[in-house]
Amino acid sequence: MFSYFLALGIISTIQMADALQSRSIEKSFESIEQQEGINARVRRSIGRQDCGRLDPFLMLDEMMGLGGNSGFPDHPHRGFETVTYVLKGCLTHEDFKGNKGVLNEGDLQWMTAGKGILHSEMPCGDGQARGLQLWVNLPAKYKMCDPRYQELKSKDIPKVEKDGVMVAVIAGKAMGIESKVYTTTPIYYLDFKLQPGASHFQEIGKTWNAFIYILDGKGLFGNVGGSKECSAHYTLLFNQKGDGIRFENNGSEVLHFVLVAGQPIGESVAQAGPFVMNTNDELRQAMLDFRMCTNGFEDANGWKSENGKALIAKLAK
Ligand code: FJE
Ligand code: FE
Repeated sequence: MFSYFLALGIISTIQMADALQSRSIEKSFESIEQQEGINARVRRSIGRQDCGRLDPFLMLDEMMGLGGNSGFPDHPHRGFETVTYVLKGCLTHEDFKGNKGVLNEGDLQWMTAGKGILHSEMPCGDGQARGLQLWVNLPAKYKMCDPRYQELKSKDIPKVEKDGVMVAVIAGKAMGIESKVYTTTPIYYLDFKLQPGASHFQEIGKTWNAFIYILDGKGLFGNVGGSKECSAHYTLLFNQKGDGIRFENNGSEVLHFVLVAGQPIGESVAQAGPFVMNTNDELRQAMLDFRMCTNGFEDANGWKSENGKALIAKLAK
């Protein structure tokens, strides 16, 4: 009888250890600053030439040192979502339907461009801004949906701290808390901060693609014994072998990173900058619609953002 329970105990212990199997890093690379928009600098994580997309994610940019005469004046989007998260400073936005707003530190805008958005994104005043913009693809049947916004103030983003691990749940769930953001495809977007010495295991769906982009500090990622040390500005791509990802802060400063994971859409992708469709024909139609102000771009006719005009006036001086 005793050995029976002992055996059961050992089996369940093995199963528990098994359940905490971490995925391993398949590839890691550093993002160096590049020019984007007007006088803006970004570090591009996924979506670079040499890395490509990671279905359902198209791009992740860390914007930094915005301010002064910089920003992303009037530009269109179709067929996907942009998720803008401000880490420092503040960002204003304006769109062709009259939507306007300010994103302050910790605020989030989840914009479903659907069939079309024309907008501008600018830092406020002369302040320096730091943030992230993630591009999430939409499945074919939602690419031409009506545009919509989900705006979350910092206080609306659930956060929890335990044993030196702090998480802000932008999308999905972690450490017992859940985001109210609606995502078309199931997605986790988690902002982690670990104190020196802290460690955590984050579960992720078996079939999901996942990556980490490190903002500050350094840490160990992967199974104990088989982990790899990585530091700020590195993107980590993970294999699919495991139920999640284990990480640990082995440095002396705070380790700050975002973990992004999602269920792949599995459709063909045809992209031309801010238009992301399934086929080249749809892409041609998107560019035509933008030029002709049709099929969702009606309000683009003659529209110019106020902050875009202000930037152009400042640059002309
Ligand atoms: C861009 C199309 C775009 N990274 N990070 C083409 F949509 C953009 C663009 C951005 C952007 C905006 C913010 Cl707020 C943050 C970003 C690209 O708006 F730069 C190009 N070249
Ligand atoms: Fe944009």
